[in-house]
Amino acid sequence: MARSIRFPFLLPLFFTLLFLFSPISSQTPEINVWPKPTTVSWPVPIAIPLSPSFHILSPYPNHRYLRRAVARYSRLLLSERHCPLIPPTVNLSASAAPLSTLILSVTDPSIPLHHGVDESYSLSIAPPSSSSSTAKLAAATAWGAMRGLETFSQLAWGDPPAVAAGISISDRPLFPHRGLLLDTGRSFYSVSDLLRTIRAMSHNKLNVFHWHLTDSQSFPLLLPSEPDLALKGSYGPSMRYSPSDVRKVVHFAMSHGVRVIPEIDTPGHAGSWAGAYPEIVTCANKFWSPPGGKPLAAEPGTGQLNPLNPKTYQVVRNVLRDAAGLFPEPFYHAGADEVNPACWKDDAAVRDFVSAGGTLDELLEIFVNTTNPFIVGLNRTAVYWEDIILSSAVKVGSGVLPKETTVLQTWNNGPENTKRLAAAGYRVIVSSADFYYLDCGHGGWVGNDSRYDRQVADEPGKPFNYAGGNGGSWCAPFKSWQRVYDYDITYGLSEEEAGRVLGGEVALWSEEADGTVLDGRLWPRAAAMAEALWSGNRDGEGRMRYAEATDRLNEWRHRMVKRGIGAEPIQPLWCIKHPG
Ligand code: CP6
Repeated sequence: MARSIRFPFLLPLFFTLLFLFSPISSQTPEINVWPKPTTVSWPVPIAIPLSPSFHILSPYPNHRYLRRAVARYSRLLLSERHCPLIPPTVNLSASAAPLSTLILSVTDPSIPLHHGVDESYSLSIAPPSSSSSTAKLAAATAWGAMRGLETFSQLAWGDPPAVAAGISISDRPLFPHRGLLLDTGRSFYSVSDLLRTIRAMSHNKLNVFHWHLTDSQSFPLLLPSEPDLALKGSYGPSMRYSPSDVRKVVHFAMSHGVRVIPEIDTPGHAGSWAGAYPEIVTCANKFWSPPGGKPLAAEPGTGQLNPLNPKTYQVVRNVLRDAAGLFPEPFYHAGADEVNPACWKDDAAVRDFVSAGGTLDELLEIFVNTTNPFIVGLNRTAVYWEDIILSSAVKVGSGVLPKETTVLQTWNNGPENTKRLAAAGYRVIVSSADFYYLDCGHGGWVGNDSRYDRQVADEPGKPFNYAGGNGGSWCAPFKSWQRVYDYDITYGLSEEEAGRVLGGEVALWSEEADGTVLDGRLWPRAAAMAEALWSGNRDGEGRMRYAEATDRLNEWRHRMVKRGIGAEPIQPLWCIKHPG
């Protein structure tokens, strides 16, 4: 279309006619935004050029985090040339004035990033006009503004870039907690892997990076008052996170509207603490064996902190104080999953305690009653895995953990355990292994339980039982993006119970993953949860939105790849009906 501004007065008439006669004017066309915004109004699907001098006008040029987001999206909009796989059924109005400015407004830019912060925004891009064209983005907080900037960036496509015009969007998330867990205890990830993951999260409007820092295999976090934990418990000098690494990750995350919740798993999954303090870890010798000795399996005996040793609390207290200094986030994850009775009973003092009539549940209560006040005293909400209350092995009694300062994270029996905890009055984060655990790889023993993969077929000639064992049950069926997308985290809950579900997290446990496969394991499956928790997974009639979501996700995966995220393909290019 030739560029013409000779008859500007005809433009309104032209668009009125287009509106009346356009075959798709009766329904809003699909827009390629992921996650899909809550409400979109785009009566006349049309696009206008993005001006080469496009800029974002922010009234807060000094905002510590927002200014970085504004600079980032300005650069992205001017440099990105996303050519859609399926050309949108949208005409380019080349005669209209190009979009030159996005005007940003924020009601209260001083509101900090915290759980439940207002992430709503409204975005409108004026219909084509012959003079100047602007867009407006309004949000209550800086964090909502960041969500809106992301949406805006996805409304631009083509080379030279064009942007949707005559569109208005008003958007807000269904769930406040939309997270991703990464386990840096089993495998070390470089800081740049972490930053790229956080950037990809913000593109998907995910807002919580759950950093499972340590586990039995390694303790990569260098803490100022307990440096030996990392010096003696990490995989090596190049596989540690220094305090400045942590500050870099936290600051980068804040600039992307992402909270960083640290998890230092205790009292179980703590074998690596024995590098520095063998005396406070039970069954540690099963892993931290002398040179030449052999650990039990690919995954060591988990190694647990000994609740009966006063030294344990001295170290834990230092660790918590340091962690609170490094991570300003008010939620702190204290782990408490998979406490193993045999590991504690490996210790003589524990055996004495038990033969004197004590129970292992009481031992856990001692640990929790001593350490939970440290956490609460640091002004933190303590997050624990569901096991702490629901475990069939070792658990604390109901009433031990205060509801106001405790959040529980479910991973077993998705809907049932979520219901049990919500019904008991706890706030819950859902990361059901059956739907949200993305860790299963293609090598070793089936799935997560590569930790036990020293096992071999016991009868010569008998086929290896890949579907059996613990591993098989976790890894089958495969967690396809559709399976992730489908999951309803409040299934079977009453309205009151559902109100206690803060949101969900996908998880990448790293027995079978490291930086070489990170992006493909996470994306686009994490994007599937991101949409389900942002705006839902169903259409207006309550049907799963597969057909529409598939094309849009494919498009989104393509754009993520262009943005430097190695997301896996979900279908061959062959599927796409190119017009020419
Ligand atoms: N590590 C820790 C793990 C798991 C958990 N905690 C885990 C358990 C089962 C599966 C995947 C991961 N590897 N610390 C459970 C929360 Cl299938």
